[in-house]
Amino acid sequence: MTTDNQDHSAQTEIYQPPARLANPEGGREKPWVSSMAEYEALYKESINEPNKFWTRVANEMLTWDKPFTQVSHGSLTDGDIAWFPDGQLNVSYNCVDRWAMKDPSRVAFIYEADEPGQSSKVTYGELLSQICSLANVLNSFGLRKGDTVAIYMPMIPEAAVAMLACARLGLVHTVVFAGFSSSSLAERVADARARVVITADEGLRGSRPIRTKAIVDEALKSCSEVEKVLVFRRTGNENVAFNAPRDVWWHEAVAAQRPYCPPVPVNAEDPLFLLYTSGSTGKPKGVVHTSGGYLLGASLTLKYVFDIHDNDVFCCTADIGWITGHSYVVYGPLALGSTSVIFESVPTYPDASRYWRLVEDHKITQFYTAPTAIRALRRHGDEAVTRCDLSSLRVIGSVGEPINPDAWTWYNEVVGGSRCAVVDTYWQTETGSHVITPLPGATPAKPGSATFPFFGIELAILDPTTGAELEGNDVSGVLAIKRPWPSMARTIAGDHKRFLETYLKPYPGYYFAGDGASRDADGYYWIRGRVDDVINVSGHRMSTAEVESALIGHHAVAESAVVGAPDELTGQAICAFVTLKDGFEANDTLKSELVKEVRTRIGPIATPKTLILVDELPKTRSGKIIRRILRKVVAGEADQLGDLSTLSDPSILDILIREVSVAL
Ligand code: 6R9
Repeated sequence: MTTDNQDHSAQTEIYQPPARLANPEGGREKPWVSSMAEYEALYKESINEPNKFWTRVANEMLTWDKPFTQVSHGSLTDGDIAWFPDGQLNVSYNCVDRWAMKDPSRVAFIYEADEPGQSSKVTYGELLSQICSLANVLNSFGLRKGDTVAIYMPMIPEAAVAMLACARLGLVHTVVFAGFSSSSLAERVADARARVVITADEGLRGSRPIRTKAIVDEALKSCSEVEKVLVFRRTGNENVAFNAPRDVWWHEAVAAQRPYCPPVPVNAEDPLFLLYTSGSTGKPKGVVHTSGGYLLGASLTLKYVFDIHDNDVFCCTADIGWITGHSYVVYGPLALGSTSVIFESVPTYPDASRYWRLVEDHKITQFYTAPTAIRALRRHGDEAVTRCDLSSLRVIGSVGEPINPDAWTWYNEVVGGSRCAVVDTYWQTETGSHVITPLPGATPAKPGSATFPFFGIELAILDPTTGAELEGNDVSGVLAIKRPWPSMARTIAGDHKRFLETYLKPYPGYYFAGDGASRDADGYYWIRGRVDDVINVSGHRMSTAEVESALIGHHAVAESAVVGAPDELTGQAICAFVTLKDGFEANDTLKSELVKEVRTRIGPIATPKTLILVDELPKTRSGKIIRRILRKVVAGEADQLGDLSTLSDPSILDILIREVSVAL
């Protein structure tokens, strides 16, 4: 567990919700929740009268084809959870038709293309036609309810169109982040048994092309079950390979289809998507989210946590390849009939004012990004921010990793001009939507704390060893959730046993989040970081085992051990220890070859920042690598190695510490 010796409790400065939210000017509405008393009343209702609470909000937020009569079913003990199990709805109808019917000219997406000045809008009316045409294309491929489609696309509106066209037919999508390599893509396509892949000729990020179609071609060499590849023309590069009849151009296929397609009602528990995420082992998990509960969680949290009202322009900078992009670029905003910004570029292209110019140009009212971006932009100085007019902003959010109080304060003062609420939202791919978060008009914030549970989330802090629940305040342990909530993942695709073993069995009766946490003297929650073999690099989850197996794939490598090292910019950085097979010489060329091996096998996000070639790894007498020692050494805590009685050869420690101090 990452330890943090700061005393966070009552001493921390408390920031009250900004007056500008409580006393809105210019005809703006008051926040949905304007005081802690209101939050507490709603929270209590969600916990004490869950059927009443969830029936009300599920009917307020969503339109059902067949109303549900039962709110929930199953338990964390049995792992058989279902929400609104006899209800039926269609997710794309809820996200698009409802608003297109009322006002087709309402803007659904503002697309900010890679090149500044090239933004465009997609209205709800246009979105509906595009989704329908594409759904008819997918139908013509012979896809039927329950089939899986893989999406490997840049951040363009068509990526959302692809997701929603799947939802319209009850198909299950699996979006793979377009920074993943061909072998990572192949692994996910095969595991999900996808029959169709939707991609683009190329993507563009910071003016650099990403060869998405070429990567798909490479991946599909090992996925014979894929029948069709639908290719959207993004850059128009003529050198992109095209293999008809497997490959089909998006623009040609949709031109042949009628722009209306009736939505297929699905059961609330039918899967909406799979999303692969890293776990403790090398094999990524296909987390399964359902249609009704997930959509309710995404839209309800967005409404309350970002205080979304009519005419707001919401911008979440996450890629649609991650859960944050699913819930807060696509499903949440559209289910509210709101306007969502799709940002294709990077925060520093063409310069460090890109985000802030985006806010100014589109009068963004809520902005949501990651601590790693905040820390990186802060390095470019305040002027890059203050030269832009950010007066439209009301709520600014953070997600993906703990935000250090300094970065929080800068975000609040320089970006928010001390006039906005800062929401530090804690959640996971598996939780589907926010679970611990402030509410902008209500919660007094403490920088670095995600504050209090969202409606319906009953938290517990457990003793990591005994599993006993630690009652009262001022306690630290592992974070757990005591009862099911609508947007929680239901299973891991094809491996329910792994789902049970990862989340529900470690502490029977609880959902185990994999994070350490404490509750301070005032009842605020502080997330301390992962307690498993998952590291968090720039808000991206990486499994140490995945990186290790990529390294071992190189012919020179005997063994490897990967740990997270503290990093000022990225939160954690990947630090790899490698031993070589006999006959291989440790040198810089080999080191860069090994780093390259990881990039090609997994993708650039898994690039080790440090790679140390060592003669031996610390091991137990039974031959297990003791990663705890490596973690302590790279964190500069070699004086706190703890119990070393199991270490088979203590003499390697001094050499190891010396090698690390040279490398870091
Ligand atoms: C949404 C998302 C989940 C892991 C999670 C935790 C870390 C996310 C955080 C945070 C502290 C926050 N995490 N938000 N830690 N404060 N506000 O990021 O999903 O990619 O599945 O990562 O990220 O460690 O367990 P995912």
